Amino acid sequence: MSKQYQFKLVLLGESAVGKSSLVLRFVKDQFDDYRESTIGAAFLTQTVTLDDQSTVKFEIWDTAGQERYKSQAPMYYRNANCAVVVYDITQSASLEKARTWIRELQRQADPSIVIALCGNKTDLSARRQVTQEEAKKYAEEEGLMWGETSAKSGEGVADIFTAIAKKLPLTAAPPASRGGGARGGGPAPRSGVDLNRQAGGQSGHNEACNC
Ligand SMILES: Nc1nc2c(ncn2[C@@H]2O[C@H](COP(=O)(O)OP(=O)(O)OP(=O)(O)O)[C@@H](O)[C@H]2O)c(=O)[nH]1
Ligand SMILES: [Mg+2]
Repeated sequence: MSKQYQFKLVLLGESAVGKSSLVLRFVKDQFDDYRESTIGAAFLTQTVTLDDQSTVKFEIWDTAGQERYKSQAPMYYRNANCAVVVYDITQSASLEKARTWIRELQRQADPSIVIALCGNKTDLSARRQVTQEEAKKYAEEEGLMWGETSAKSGEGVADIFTAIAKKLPLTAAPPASRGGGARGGGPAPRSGVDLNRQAGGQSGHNEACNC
């Protein structure tokens, strides 16, 4: 029987780096050239099947990158098991912003949080400002996962989420009494929730809302 786990993932990064587009590609395999900037945050889910037949359900909080929403971010990363911090490879200032988010996560998020640094828009590599070497070196120094993606072409998108799923500890399921999942305001489990321990655990499909 396959094992099912559930993790809370938060996306952070400067406005317009492509956070919502990455999620749209990952969850619906779609891309939109004219995406509206996110207001507040959006919640979506997607399930990944690992080689060993374990499935990982990501509960994804896609945060708004505009400065005026910055103070809301701790609500979303506070109980997160993993974070994807996104920059745009054609904008070096967006890597600086990503570094700021990473420092904040290192100080304020759970110490066991898995952080992936993600350079998006590789389809625009002719306009590249951030080299792979620079970003990779920084990620190695900070002990972060690192990858490049194009939400537009889809390149690397599934890979980065799958790599995170593989990196998350799939042991230590919390007691059944805490089995409400990582969503909402209450204390969330730090490790994967084994959905087989819950009534009505589900996998294999996704849901989306803009809230
Ligand atoms: N060429 C290209 N454009 C992209 C890519 N990803 C996103 N975009 C475009 O970049 C713009 C911003 O994308 P969003 O996904 O809305 O960015 P965001 O990070 O969610 O922005 P906020 O919600 O304001 O924080 C949109 O016009 C997208 O179509 C990509 O991989 N390649
Ligand atoms: Mg957005």
